[in-house]
Amino acid sequence: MIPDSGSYGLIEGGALAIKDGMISYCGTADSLPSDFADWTVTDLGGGLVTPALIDCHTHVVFGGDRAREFEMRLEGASYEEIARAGGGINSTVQATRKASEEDLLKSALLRVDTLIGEGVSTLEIKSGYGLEIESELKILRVARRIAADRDITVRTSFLGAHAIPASYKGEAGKYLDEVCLPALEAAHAEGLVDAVDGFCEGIAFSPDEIAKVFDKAKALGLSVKLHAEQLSNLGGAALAASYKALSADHLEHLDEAGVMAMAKAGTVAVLLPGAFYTLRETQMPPIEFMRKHGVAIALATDCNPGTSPLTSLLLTLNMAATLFRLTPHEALAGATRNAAKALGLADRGMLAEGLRADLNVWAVNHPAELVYRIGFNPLSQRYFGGIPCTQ
Ligand code: DI6
Ligand code: FE
Repeated sequence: MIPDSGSYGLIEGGALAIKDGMISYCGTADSLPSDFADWTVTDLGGGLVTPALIDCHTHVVFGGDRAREFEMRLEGASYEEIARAGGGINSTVQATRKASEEDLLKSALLRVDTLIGEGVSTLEIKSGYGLEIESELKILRVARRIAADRDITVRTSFLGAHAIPASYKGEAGKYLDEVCLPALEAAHAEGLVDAVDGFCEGIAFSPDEIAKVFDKAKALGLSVKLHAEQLSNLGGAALAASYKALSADHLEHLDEAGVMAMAKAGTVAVLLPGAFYTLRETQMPPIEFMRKHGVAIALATDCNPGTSPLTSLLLTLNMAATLFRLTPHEALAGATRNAAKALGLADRGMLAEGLRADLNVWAVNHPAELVYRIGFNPLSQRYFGGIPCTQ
């Protein structure tokens, strides 16, 4: 079943009223109530107005880059050979540990500004390239500073269970006890954590190990989410659903039982076509089962130096349509209202009275253009909390 492309809820000749950063009217200009008659009017020139975009899964704060690794892969080296030669995720961990907070902020802002330039106003940022207590805290402090420096909302996820650092090779349990869980406690005490994430995979942490991290998250009153079923099916999404996770992400190897568990828990499926593309995966996420069981689908860049060096959410939408066959309507919902749901944010993601006035004005004739065009940025104005932005 392919859902029809829908009307996108389009309103021709629309008007929005904004007060105190919130939408107080959304409808046609003709039926605007007379109470708004003497309000200051801004003419948006006939542009298309949408909710601001939300990138609900990123790792934008990291040191160094992995361009040489990309070259090596094209020269024939495998991901594993590169990792054994000191590359891969551990090379990013080394570079991130060495970088100062200022350096990390500076390099992350270049990526964040590119996302903002396409109308992203809410951004999730994960830790997970520190893998030692102080370095995990450093990444999350940078994430908070990004929110202070730019007109955007940042939601942080603690991802101490991202990889087993070289110094704990073969000792995942010890790493969790000595580093990951104490780092989570320390980060939470400093107000740096909005949610807790993990990487459940053969090359990372088992479902039992992830459960340990989630138990700690729940004890601290934090929501959870999970990188699950990216390279194999370990039942991670069902585990996440059993903790009422906000989202399970990647999901290429998810089966129908996992989809049903997510549907029952209201867990959002976050699809990451940038990683699928970069790794040249062939196993598609089970979109038909998600549609059939009513699992909300969100989309995100997964911006990270290894598997998704992607800083365009618009290109992500195009990839989701071309690679995963999502409709443009589903793709746009995936970067707005379903992305808001994936972050547990009920105050944004749609144009509706009572929600935040985070808006984008686009120079396009039809919403599908935002998904269909490649390498084209038609953003003409961004509003954050009702205020026009210069960034
Ligand atoms: N899944 C991924 O694909 C990335 N992290 C994750 O949990 C890999 C990150 C990297 O290679 O640096
Ligand atoms: Fe990721």
